[in-house]
Amino acid sequence: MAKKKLVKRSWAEPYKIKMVEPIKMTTRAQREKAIKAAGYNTFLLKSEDVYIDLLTDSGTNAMSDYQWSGMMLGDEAYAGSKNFYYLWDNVKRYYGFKYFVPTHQGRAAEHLISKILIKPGDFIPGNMYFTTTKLHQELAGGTFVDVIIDEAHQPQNTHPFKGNIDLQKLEDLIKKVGPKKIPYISMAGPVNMAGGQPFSMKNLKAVRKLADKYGVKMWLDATRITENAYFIKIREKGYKTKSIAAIIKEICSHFEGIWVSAKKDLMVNIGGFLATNNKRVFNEARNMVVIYEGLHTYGGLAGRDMEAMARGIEEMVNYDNIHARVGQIEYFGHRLMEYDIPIVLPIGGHAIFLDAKKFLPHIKQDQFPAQALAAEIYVDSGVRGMERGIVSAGRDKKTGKHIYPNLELVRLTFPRRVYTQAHIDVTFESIVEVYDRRKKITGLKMVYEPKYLRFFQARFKKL
Ligand code: PLI
Repeated sequence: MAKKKLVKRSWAEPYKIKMVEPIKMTTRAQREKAIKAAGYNTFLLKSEDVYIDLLTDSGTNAMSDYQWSGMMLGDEAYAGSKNFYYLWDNVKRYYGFKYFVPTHQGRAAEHLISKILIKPGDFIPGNMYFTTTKLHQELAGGTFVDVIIDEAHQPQNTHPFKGNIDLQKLEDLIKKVGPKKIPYISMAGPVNMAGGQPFSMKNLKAVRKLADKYGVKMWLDATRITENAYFIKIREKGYKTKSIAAIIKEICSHFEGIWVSAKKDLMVNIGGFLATNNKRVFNEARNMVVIYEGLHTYGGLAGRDMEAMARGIEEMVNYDNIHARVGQIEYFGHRLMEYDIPIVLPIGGHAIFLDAKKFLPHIKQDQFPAQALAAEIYVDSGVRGMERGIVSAGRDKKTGKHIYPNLELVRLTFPRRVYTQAHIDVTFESIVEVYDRRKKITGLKMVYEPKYLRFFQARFKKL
């Protein structure tokens, strides 16, 4: 007889490690020097000075042996490579769109779509902003309008679908500016800035109904759509027995088109694309891609990159894979919750978001609490996260003043198939220690501010 009774059986990752990349351990003194030299901005740290890199899950994923072996089959022709046609076939098969244009990454697809669809003076409603998405919409002359449900702005609210659109807010905007001024509704799933929160199929169908009523098109940022599909499967009535692939197809069927950063779900290091059923948009995107990216059959990518993307699509829809991915984040979140560390709830799909306003209530928002917290965690353990608060939100286009988002967060994002449970434990312990001495943490002053996407390159000094 075993000494103790099992309470539950565990799950584990559906893969094993075949190759490793050593990471450097540093001392606290080295890290203090490094973060100061980086202007207290984790984006400006050298990666070799980072121990556990939770900056992003973008392009930082571990490819499988199936993807790596595909890299050797790169058809590096300037035009019409076979990898392009294989990728196009998989986009049709898994996302359900007829037409496809590759780009070097997600924001390049955002650039093309924004230029094609938006006229100066237009309004683009969306379920919370994403940094690059909003910037491209604004550079094309549009104004982004946040129509996400209020719950999404409340970190501790446990609504299961905080990525939902508020139908009233959306209809009010359509009535106010008129449907002709709305080139498309910009939906993302899950919503990165809200904490990796999904929308429900029910909400999507209702948004589609409203869009049809006014003749407005819908476009989807499908960058992490596998995670959204996973949450629909486990949280929404009627989807338990549906496959991830079937749910992704059903989601996409409501949109005129999608753009994707392949650096996330597709588990590659570079790549992006747009896909649509609208032939006019497709033709314009093909015209424009040759100006900004490369020929329409490679869009800034090598043939081998497209092969890895095509194979990544086949792997992303594997239930065990996405279950382990989200499971890792849930494990981390639950450990933090045991110690009452304030995080965004429910636990999202790609990251844990620390609530810096609750963590550091003594630091005013214009002294950048989330930025200061990300720097402090790095100094404690060499774990790198990123600010997702006032610095990321930028300035108001009209007034030039800081935008003060309700969410002032530090994001700790998990690359797919990269870190082990022991890495998570080390990270969790570091955060608990930082939390215990949180009162000693001070705010920051911004001393350099770039014009666009300031969070990437801004520099700070300790107050
Ligand atoms: O980094 P790109 O250009 O491949 O993709 C831009 C982009 C578009 N949409 C969404 C939802 C993103 O999350 C996104 C990039 N995200 C990054 C880099 C991140 O760290 O979350």
